[in-house]
Amino acid sequence: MPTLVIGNKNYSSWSLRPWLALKAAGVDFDEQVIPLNQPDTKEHLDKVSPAGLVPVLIDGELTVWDSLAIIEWAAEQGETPIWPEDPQARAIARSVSAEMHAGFYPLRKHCPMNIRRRNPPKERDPAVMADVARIEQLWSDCRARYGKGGPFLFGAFSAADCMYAPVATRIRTYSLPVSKESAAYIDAIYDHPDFRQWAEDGAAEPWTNPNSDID
Ligand SMILES: N[C@@H](CCC(=O)N[C@@H](CS)C(=O)NCC(=O)O)C(=O)O
Repeated sequence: MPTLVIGNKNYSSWSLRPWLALKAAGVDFDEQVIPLNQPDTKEHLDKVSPAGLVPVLIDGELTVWDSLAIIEWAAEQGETPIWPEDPQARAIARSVSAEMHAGFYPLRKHCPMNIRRRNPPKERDPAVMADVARIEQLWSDCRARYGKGGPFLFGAFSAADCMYAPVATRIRTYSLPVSKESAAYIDAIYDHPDFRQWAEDGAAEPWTNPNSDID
């Protein structure tokens, strides 16, 4: 059975993505949590991860150490497809996923994932709001073009939703203003059973991270 090594669930946004994808693809796996921002975090990370980061998937001799690479591995190993079936939709799903993987640095920096926290609205750095505007535009475009069959970006839950689930939590945690349509998409993520499980596990974790417990 493969093992997914992850950071603690309340805070590790990169870990959430492949964890959701493995579940959605129907791949059985064990999980090992390395709490982040602890005195011994680096020592534990260096033992399992060539890049010194989580998530890492370990399957026998194979180590896969990047969230999007693990999502692709899940797509190849699992019984249930996690990319849209239509080639055009699939290409767009990969584009929006890669855009998330490589971008939105101001949002990630100023609004770190902290699922169990709720902050009241406040004025945000314009670069954060520019990221949110772009995210809402691409969510709306995916929903309008491909989302007819369900509440997610491509209708059914897909790898693209795994990539954007942490963004959904940042918008909720920091009360960032979004359209009704975006709010409905965020609700759909929060209603997804696997996401709910992750959030419940994260809420029960004992560790805190002052770098992410911010307003
Ligand atoms: N590009 C990597 C990024 C992974 C990453 O930045 N992981 C963070 C946790 S969310 C980490 O391991 N940080 C090390 C630390 O906090 O000590 C991926 O997609 O997997």
